[in-house]
Amino acid sequence: QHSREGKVGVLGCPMYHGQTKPGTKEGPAALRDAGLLEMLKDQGLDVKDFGDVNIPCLEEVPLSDLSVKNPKNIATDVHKVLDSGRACLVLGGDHSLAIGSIYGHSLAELDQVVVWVDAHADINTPLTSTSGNIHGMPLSFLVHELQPYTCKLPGFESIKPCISAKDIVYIGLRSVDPGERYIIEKFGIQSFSISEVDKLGIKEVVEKAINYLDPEGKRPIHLSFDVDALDPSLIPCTGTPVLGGLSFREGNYICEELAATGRLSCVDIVEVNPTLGNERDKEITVNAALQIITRCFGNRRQGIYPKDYIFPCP
Ligand code: HAR
Ligand code: MN
Ligand code: MN
Ligand code: MN
Repeated sequence: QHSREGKVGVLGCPMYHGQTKPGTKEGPAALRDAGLLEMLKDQGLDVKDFGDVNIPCLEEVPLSDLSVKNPKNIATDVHKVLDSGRACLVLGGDHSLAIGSIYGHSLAELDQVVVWVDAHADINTPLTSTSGNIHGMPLSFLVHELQPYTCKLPGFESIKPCISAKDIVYIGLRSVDPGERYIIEKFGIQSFSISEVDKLGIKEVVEKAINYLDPEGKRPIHLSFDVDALDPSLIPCTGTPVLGGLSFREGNYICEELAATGRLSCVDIVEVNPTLGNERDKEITVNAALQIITRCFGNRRQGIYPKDYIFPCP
Protein backbone atom coordinates (compact mmCIF):
# COMPACT_ATOMS: atom_id res chain seq x y z
CA GLN A 1 0.00 0.00 0.00
CA HIS A 2 1.44 3.33 -1.14
CA SER A 3 1.39 6.30 1.09
CA ARG A 4 0.82 9.26 -1.13
CA GLU A 5 -0.78 11.21 1.70
CA GLY A 6 0.52 14.73 1.97
CA LYS A 7 2.36 14.50 -1.35
CA VAL A 8 0.81 15.90 -4.52
CA GLY A 9 2.07 16.10 -8.09
CA VAL A 10 0.29 18.65 -10.25
CA LEU A 11 -0.04 17.95 -13.95
CA GLY A 12 -1.59 20.44 -16.35
CA CYS A 13 -3.49 18.88 -19.21
CA PRO A 14 -4.63 21.56 -21.63
CA MET A 15 -6.76 19.16 -23.63
CA TYR A 16 -9.40 20.64 -25.91
CA HIS A 17 -9.88 18.26 -28.85
CA GLY A 18 -12.60 16.34 -27.04
CA GLN A 19 -15.20 19.02 -27.77
CA THR A 20 -15.65 22.17 -29.83
CA LYS A 21 -14.67 25.00 -27.45
CA PRO A 22 -10.89 25.56 -27.51
CA GLY A 23 -10.89 27.57 -24.25
CA THR A 24 -10.55 24.46 -22.09
CA LYS A 25 -6.86 24.58 -22.94
CA GLU A 26 -6.65 27.68 -20.72
CA GLY A 27 -7.94 25.75 -17.69
CA PRO A 28 -4.63 24.72 -16.13
CA ALA A 29 -3.14 28.23 -16.46
CA ALA A 30 -6.23 29.86 -14.95
CA LEU A 31 -6.03 27.57 -11.90
CA ARG A 32 -2.29 28.02 -11.46
CA ASP A 33 -2.48 31.81 -11.94
CA ALA A 34 -5.14 32.02 -9.24
CA GLY A 35 -2.64 30.54 -6.76
CA LEU A 36 -3.37 26.81 -6.77
CA LEU A 37 0.13 25.70 -5.85
CA GLU A 38 0.41 28.19 -2.97
CA MET A 39 -2.99 27.13 -1.63
CA LEU A 40 -1.95 23.49 -1.57
CA LYS A 41 1.40 24.32 0.06
CA ASP A 42 -0.35 26.51 2.63
CA GLN A 43 -2.36 23.53 3.79
CA GLY A 44 0.88 21.74 4.63
CA LEU A 45 1.25 19.59 1.53
CA ASP A 46 4.46 18.69 -0.23
CA VAL A 47 3.62 19.92 -3.74
CA LYS A 48 5.53 19.45 -6.96
CA ASP A 49 4.46 20.92 -10.28
CA PHE A 50 5.15 18.54 -13.16
CA GLY A 51 4.22 21.16 -15.76
CA ASP A 52 1.88 20.47 -18.64
CA VAL A 53 1.37 17.35 -20.71
CA ASN A 54 2.46 17.92 -24.26
CA ILE A 55 -0.82 18.28 -26.16
CA PRO A 56 -0.07 18.79 -29.85
CA CYS A 57 -2.09 21.47 -31.64
CA LEU A 58 -4.52 20.79 -34.45
CA GLU A 59 -2.36 22.97 -36.68
CA GLU A 60 0.72 20.85 -36.05
CA VAL A 61 -0.62 17.35 -36.35
CA PRO A 62 -3.39 15.86 -38.48
CA LEU A 63 -6.57 15.07 -36.56
CA SER A 64 -6.08 11.34 -36.96
CA ASP A 65 -2.79 11.60 -35.03
CA LEU A 66 -4.15 13.65 -32.14
CA SER A 67 -6.19 10.79 -30.83
CA VAL A 68 -3.01 8.75 -30.88
CA LYS A 69 -0.72 11.14 -29.11
CA ASN A 70 -2.89 12.75 -26.50
CA PRO A 71 -4.16 9.87 -24.39
CA LYS A 72 -0.76 8.21 -24.59
CA ASN A 73 1.13 11.33 -23.47
CA ILE A 74 -1.32 11.90 -20.63
CA ALA A 75 -1.11 8.27 -19.49
CA THR A 76 2.69 8.35 -19.55
CA ASP A 77 2.83 11.53 -17.47
CA VAL A 78 0.23 10.40 -14.94
CA HIS A 79 2.10 7.11 -14.54
CA LYS A 80 5.30 9.09 -13.95
CA VAL A 81 3.74 11.32 -11.28
CA LEU A 82 2.23 8.32 -9.47
CA ASP A 83 5.49 6.37 -9.64
CA SER A 84 7.21 9.31 -7.93
CA GLY A 85 5.13 8.46 -4.86
CA ARG A 86 2.74 11.39 -5.09
CA ALA A 87 -0.98 11.61 -5.62
CA CYS A 88 -1.63 13.05 -9.05
CA LEU A 89 -3.79 16.13 -9.62
CA VAL A 90 -4.67 16.47 -13.30
CA LEU A 91 -5.87 19.94 -14.33
CA GLY A 92 -8.04 19.99 -17.44
CA GLY A 93 -8.75 20.44 -20.08
CA ASP A 94 -11.83 18.70 -21.37
CA HIS A 95 -12.98 15.35 -19.99
CA SER A 96 -11.51 13.28 -22.82
CA LEU A 97 -8.26 13.56 -20.85
CA ALA A 98 -9.65 10.92 -18.48
CA ILE A 99 -8.93 8.27 -21.12
CA GLY A 100 -5.26 8.98 -20.51
CA SER A 101 -5.40 9.69 -16.80
CA ILE A 102 -7.34 6.55 -15.87
CA TYR A 103 -5.23 4.41 -18.17
CA GLY A 104 -2.08 6.00 -16.73
CA HIS A 105 -3.39 5.31 -13.22
CA SER A 106 -3.82 1.66 -14.19
CA LEU A 107 -0.17 1.49 -15.23
CA ALA A 108 0.92 2.65 -11.79
CA GLU A 109 -1.62 0.88 -9.58
CA LEU A 110 -3.57 -2.33 -9.85
CA ASP A 111 -7.17 -2.31 -8.86
CA GLN A 112 -8.23 1.33 -9.00
CA VAL A 113 -11.86 2.28 -8.56
CA VAL A 114 -13.38 5.30 -10.27
CA VAL A 115 -15.70 7.93 -8.81
CA TRP A 116 -17.13 9.95 -11.71
CA VAL A 117 -18.70 13.20 -10.54
CA ASP A 118 -20.43 14.82 -13.49
CA ALA A 119 -23.72 16.08 -14.93
CA HIS A 120 -22.98 13.72 -17.83
CA ALA A 121 -22.22 10.01 -17.97
CA ASP A 122 -19.45 10.32 -20.60
CA ILE A 123 -19.87 6.69 -21.63
CA ASN A 124 -21.15 7.03 -25.18
CA THR A 125 -19.41 4.79 -27.64
CA PRO A 126 -18.48 6.32 -30.99
CA LEU A 127 -21.58 4.46 -32.19
CA THR A 128 -24.08 5.82 -29.62
CA SER A 129 -22.73 9.39 -29.58
CA THR A 130 -24.84 11.90 -31.46
CA SER A 131 -22.39 14.79 -31.00
CA GLY A 132 -19.22 12.93 -32.02
CA ASN A 133 -17.43 14.73 -29.17
CA ILE A 134 -14.88 12.51 -27.45
CA HIS A 135 -15.38 14.18 -24.04
CA GLY A 136 -18.77 12.45 -24.01
CA MET A 137 -17.11 9.03 -24.55
CA PRO A 138 -14.03 8.54 -22.36
CA LEU A 139 -15.39 5.72 -20.20
CA SER A 140 -16.38 3.68 -23.25
CA PHE A 141 -12.72 3.19 -24.16
CA LEU A 142 -11.80 2.08 -20.65
CA VAL A 143 -14.52 -0.34 -19.56
CA HIS A 144 -13.77 -4.00 -20.37
CA GLU A 145 -17.40 -5.04 -20.82
CA LEU A 146 -18.07 -2.41 -23.48
CA GLN A 147 -15.36 -3.47 -25.89
CA PRO A 148 -17.54 -5.85 -27.95
CA TYR A 149 -20.00 -3.00 -28.50
CA THR A 150 -17.63 -0.31 -29.62
CA CYS A 151 -15.11 0.38 -32.33
CA LYS A 152 -11.46 1.23 -31.94
CA LEU A 153 -10.67 4.76 -32.98
CA PRO A 154 -7.55 4.99 -35.10
CA GLY A 155 -4.62 5.42 -32.78
CA PHE A 156 -6.27 4.32 -29.57
CA GLU A 157 -4.29 1.07 -29.78
CA SER A 158 -2.01 2.28 -26.99
CA ILE A 159 -4.96 2.58 -24.61
CA LYS A 160 -6.14 -0.71 -23.16
CA PRO A 161 -9.43 -1.10 -21.32
CA CYS A 162 -8.50 -1.22 -17.66
CA ILE A 163 -11.64 -0.95 -15.50
CA SER A 164 -14.76 -3.02 -14.97
CA ALA A 165 -18.30 -1.72 -14.96
CA LYS A 166 -18.59 -2.65 -11.28
CA ASP A 167 -15.63 -0.45 -10.37
CA ILE A 168 -17.32 2.82 -11.36
CA VAL A 169 -19.71 5.01 -9.41
CA TYR A 170 -21.41 8.08 -10.81
CA ILE A 171 -22.52 11.03 -8.70
CA GLY A 172 -24.55 14.00 -9.94
CA LEU A 173 -25.83 12.80 -13.33
CA ARG A 174 -28.67 14.76 -14.89
CA SER A 175 -27.97 14.72 -18.63
CA VAL A 176 -27.72 11.14 -19.83
CA ASP A 177 -28.23 10.09 -23.45
CA PRO A 178 -30.42 7.06 -24.30
CA GLY A 179 -27.44 4.91 -25.29
CA GLU A 180 -25.70 5.85 -22.05
CA ARG A 181 -28.71 5.00 -19.90
CA TYR A 182 -28.94 1.68 -21.73
CA ILE A 183 -25.26 1.00 -21.00
CA ILE A 184 -25.66 1.92 -17.31
CA GLU A 185 -28.53 -0.55 -16.94
CA LYS A 186 -27.17 -3.32 -19.15
CA PHE A 187 -23.83 -3.43 -17.35
CA GLY A 188 -25.19 -2.53 -13.92
CA ILE A 189 -23.09 0.57 -13.36
CA GLN A 190 -23.72 2.12 -9.96
CA SER A 191 -25.23 5.54 -10.48
CA PHE A 192 -26.26 8.14 -7.93
CA SER A 193 -27.88 10.65 -10.25
CA ILE A 194 -28.88 14.02 -8.88
CA SER A 195 -32.27 12.43 -8.09
CA GLU A 196 -30.60 9.97 -5.72
CA VAL A 197 -28.76 12.89 -4.14
CA ASP A 198 -32.18 14.53 -3.63
CA LYS A 199 -33.68 11.35 -2.26
CA LEU A 200 -30.90 10.01 -0.04
CA GLY A 201 -28.89 13.10 0.79
CA ILE A 202 -25.21 13.49 0.02
CA LYS A 203 -24.03 11.73 3.20
CA GLU A 204 -25.74 8.48 2.30
CA VAL A 205 -24.74 8.73 -1.36
CA VAL A 206 -21.05 9.07 -0.57
CA GLU A 207 -21.15 6.39 2.10
CA LYS A 208 -22.90 3.97 -0.24
CA ALA A 209 -20.53 4.82 -3.08
CA ILE A 210 -17.40 4.12 -1.04
CA ASN A 211 -18.78 0.91 0.49
CA TYR A 212 -19.96 -0.35 -2.87
CA LEU A 213 -16.65 0.24 -4.63
CA ASP A 214 -14.40 -1.06 -1.92
CA PRO A 215 -15.99 -2.55 1.18
CA GLU A 216 -12.59 -3.53 2.57
CA GLY A 217 -11.12 -0.08 2.11
CA LYS A 218 -7.99 -1.14 0.25
CA ARG A 219 -8.20 0.07 -3.30
CA PRO A 220 -6.76 3.25 -4.83
CA ILE A 221 -9.42 5.77 -5.85
CA HIS A 222 -9.53 7.79 -9.04
CA LEU A 223 -11.80 10.82 -8.75
CA SER A 224 -12.78 12.29 -12.10
CA PHE A 225 -14.47 15.56 -11.15
CA ASP A 226 -16.19 17.40 -13.98
CA VAL A 227 -16.92 20.89 -12.68
CA ASP A 228 -20.25 20.87 -14.53
CA ALA A 229 -21.46 18.44 -11.85
CA LEU A 230 -21.81 21.54 -9.68
CA ASP A 231 -24.70 23.89 -10.30
CA PRO A 232 -24.05 26.31 -13.19
CA SER A 233 -24.49 29.25 -10.79
CA LEU A 234 -21.24 28.09 -9.16
CA ILE A 235 -19.45 27.21 -12.40
CA PRO A 236 -20.52 29.67 -15.09
CA CYS A 237 -17.42 29.00 -17.21
CA THR A 238 -17.96 25.51 -18.53
CA GLY A 239 -18.92 24.32 -21.99
CA THR A 240 -22.02 22.23 -21.30
CA PRO A 241 -23.76 23.54 -18.17
CA VAL A 242 -26.87 21.70 -16.95
CA LEU A 243 -29.32 23.32 -14.53
CA GLY A 244 -29.97 21.86 -11.11
CA GLY A 245 -26.54 20.61 -10.13
CA LEU A 246 -24.77 19.73 -6.90
CA SER A 247 -24.60 22.49 -4.34
CA PHE A 248 -21.22 23.82 -3.35
CA ARG A 249 -21.57 22.10 0.00
CA GLU A 250 -22.39 18.76 -1.60
CA GLY A 251 -19.35 19.09 -3.87
CA ASN A 252 -17.12 19.91 -0.91
CA TYR A 253 -18.53 17.02 1.10
CA ILE A 254 -17.82 14.45 -1.62
CA CYS A 255 -14.20 15.54 -1.80
CA GLU A 256 -13.70 15.75 1.96
CA GLU A 257 -14.98 12.23 2.41
CA LEU A 258 -12.93 10.78 -0.44
CA ALA A 259 -9.81 12.48 0.91
CA ALA A 260 -10.55 11.04 4.35
CA THR A 261 -10.19 7.51 2.97
CA GLY A 262 -6.47 8.21 2.49
CA ARG A 263 -6.67 6.34 -0.80
CA LEU A 264 -7.37 9.11 -3.30
CA SER A 265 -4.45 8.64 -5.67
CA CYS A 266 -5.54 10.54 -8.77
CA VAL A 267 -7.92 13.48 -9.19
CA ASP A 268 -9.01 15.00 -12.51
CA ILE A 269 -10.54 18.49 -12.41
CA VAL A 270 -12.00 19.03 -15.86
CA GLU A 271 -14.12 21.23 -18.12
CA VAL A 272 -13.04 24.59 -16.68
CA ASN A 273 -13.23 26.94 -19.66
CA PRO A 274 -12.07 30.38 -18.53
CA THR A 275 -12.73 31.92 -21.96
CA LEU A 276 -16.50 31.61 -21.52
CA GLY A 277 -18.37 34.41 -19.72
CA ASN A 278 -16.97 37.62 -18.21
CA GLU A 279 -14.24 38.30 -15.67
CA ARG A 280 -16.61 37.85 -12.74
CA ASP A 281 -17.79 34.48 -14.12
CA LYS A 282 -14.19 33.40 -14.44
CA GLU A 283 -13.42 34.41 -10.88
CA ILE A 284 -16.46 32.52 -9.55
CA THR A 285 -15.58 29.40 -11.51
CA VAL A 286 -11.90 29.35 -10.64
CA ASN A 287 -12.53 29.98 -6.94
CA ALA A 288 -15.06 27.17 -6.75
CA ALA A 289 -12.71 24.79 -8.57
CA LEU A 290 -9.79 25.74 -6.32
CA GLN A 291 -11.75 25.08 -3.18
CA ILE A 292 -12.91 21.70 -4.48
CA ILE A 293 -9.28 20.81 -5.20
CA THR A 294 -8.09 21.71 -1.72
CA ARG A 295 -10.81 19.45 -0.23
CA CYS A 296 -9.52 16.52 -2.27
CA PHE A 297 -6.17 16.81 -0.53
CA GLY A 298 -7.27 17.05 3.05
CA ASN A 299 -8.35 20.62 3.63
CA ARG A 300 -11.47 20.15 5.73
CA ARG A 301 -14.06 22.81 6.34
CA GLN A 302 -13.87 22.16 10.08
CA GLY A 303 -10.30 23.51 9.98
CA ILE A 304 -6.92 21.79 9.86
CA TYR A 305 -3.40 22.25 11.18
CA PRO A 306 -0.15 20.87 9.76
CA LYS A 307 1.58 17.84 11.31
CA ASP A 308 4.43 20.06 12.48
CA TYR A 309 2.14 22.70 13.98
CA ILE A 310 3.70 24.31 17.03
CA PHE A 311 1.17 25.32 19.64
CA PRO A 312 2.40 28.60 21.10
CA CYS A 313 2.77 28.93 24.83
CA PRO A 314 4.01 31.93 26.84
N1 HAR B 1 -23.71 13.34 -23.73
C1 HAR B 1 -23.33 14.39 -24.61
C2 HAR B 1 -22.37 13.90 -25.67
O1 HAR B 1 -21.98 12.76 -25.65
C3 HAR B 1 -22.72 15.56 -23.85
C4 HAR B 1 -21.59 15.19 -22.95
C5 HAR B 1 -20.45 16.09 -22.95
N2 HAR B 1 -20.37 17.07 -21.92
C6 HAR B 1 -19.47 17.03 -20.94
N3 HAR B 1 -19.08 15.87 -20.47
N4 HAR B 1 -19.07 18.05 -20.40
O2 HAR B 1 -19.20 15.63 -19.14
O3 HAR B 1 -22.00 14.64 -26.53
MN1 MN C 1 -17.52 15.01 -18.14
MN1 MN D 1 5.25 1.95 -12.82
MN1 MN E 1 -20.05 17.04 -17.81
